Amino acid sequence: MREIVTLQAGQCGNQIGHRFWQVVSGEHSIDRQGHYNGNNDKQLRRMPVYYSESSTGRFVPRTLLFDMEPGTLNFIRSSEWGSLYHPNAYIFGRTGAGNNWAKGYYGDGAQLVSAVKDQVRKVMETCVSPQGIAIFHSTGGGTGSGSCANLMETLSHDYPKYVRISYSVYPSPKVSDVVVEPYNCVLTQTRLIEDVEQVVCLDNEALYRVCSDTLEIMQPTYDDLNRLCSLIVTGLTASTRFPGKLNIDLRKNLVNLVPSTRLHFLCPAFAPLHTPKVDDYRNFSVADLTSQVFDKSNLLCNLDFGSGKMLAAGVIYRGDIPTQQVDEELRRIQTQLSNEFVSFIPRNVKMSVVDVPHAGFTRSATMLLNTTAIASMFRRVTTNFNAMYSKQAFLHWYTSAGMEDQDFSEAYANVMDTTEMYTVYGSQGDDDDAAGD
Ligand SMILES: Nc1nc2c(ncn2[C@@H]2O[C@H](COP(=O)(O)OP(=O)(O)OP(=O)(O)O)[C@@H](O)[C@H]2O)c(=O)[nH]1
Ligand SMILES: [Mg+2]
Repeated sequence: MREIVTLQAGQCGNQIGHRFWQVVSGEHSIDRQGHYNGNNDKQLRRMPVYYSESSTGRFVPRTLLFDMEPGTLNFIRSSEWGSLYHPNAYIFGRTGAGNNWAKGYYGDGAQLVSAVKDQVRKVMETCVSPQGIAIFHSTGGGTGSGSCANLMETLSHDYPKYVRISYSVYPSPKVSDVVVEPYNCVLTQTRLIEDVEQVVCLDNEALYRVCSDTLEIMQPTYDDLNRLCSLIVTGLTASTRFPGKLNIDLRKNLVNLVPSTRLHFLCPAFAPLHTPKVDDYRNFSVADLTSQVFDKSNLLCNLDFGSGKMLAAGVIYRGDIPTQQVDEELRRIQTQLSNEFVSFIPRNVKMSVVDVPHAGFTRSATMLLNTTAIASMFRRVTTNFNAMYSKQAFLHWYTSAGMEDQDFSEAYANVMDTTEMYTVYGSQGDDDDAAGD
């Protein structure tokens, strides 16, 4: 049944993943004990993609929650929704990686990854015809970065046939004051380039901006940022969770959005994004949703669009939405923004419509955009990386945990190469020779 196995790493990955399962369970009428309480066949038909069913009729998320320290997982396990997950789905160590990529990758981190890998194999064996693996993690923390990097290498070796997707949170000094995050992020980014096929970039800097500017939240908390993350993930997964004529699987999605293997870093957007005050007074038309989802302020990556071009986009509409109207609106927006799209990819906006509405919305749209402007987000990190690395600052924490100086320079070079590739696509995108890999 084209199953997708989900993995949640570290504090950030588990908080976002846990929120995702709560919303998804609500949308499929599954209660906290995993029992189905609905009467809608649409909720049930694709349930096996995300849940396995026990012999007692209990739906169990196909997910593993892991962390080098027990705190976050104990919190989730003792929460109201904690017994939704299989008891063996919780995998944790004794002490965290302390924001050190090397500790997440080597030593105790490597042991944790080995335990996760065994469990992944067991979950995979319960699947009839798996289509992919999805990972929630942050690129700034030690477990989310180092252990995930190790795991991604392993998974791409063990499961090359299945689509590997990550929901990756990028660090922002507005949200976290850990100085070594640029190191962790660049070291992880190189594995995201090599071992993952589609990265949905959730930029804490943009999540914070949307919370404070658009949603008018005075001092956004992680909970506020995670609500946005969960809107994105539940929106993007809707077409794999519910039946629909135009719905596409993970592989087809990749084919449409990724023109070149390395250029698989996608920026998400969601509409409508408003304060609850405004929501109550409006009925969002397809035109409103389309304009909003393409509005730069709705993107959940902070990007500098200076020379950037859009390569491709996929929009998933949810609710009672006629596909003909969607076609018309997407044609309109492509004409309106024609200068911002590369011209060498014809028909570069794809859509699907899921008539089951998003929890809490009548109509909504979630977009994944492949834009060369993502290079500006990478530069934000590599510039900070370089500033510290040129002074060899904080390197001893990493070398004493098993890393070589060379690992840093290689990761940096790899990330810079990919950044440059985006820049070339953006600035000379319409020249024939830029379209090669
Ligand atoms: N959006 C969001 N970001 C988070 C959350 N928790 C942590 N972060 C960000 O993630 C990075 C830190 O990673 P964590 O997930 O806390 O670290 P970890 O993976 O548990 O790794 P260690 O604690 O070092 O073992 C920082 O950039 C934080 O700002 C969260 O709940 N939501
Ligand atoms: Mg942690």
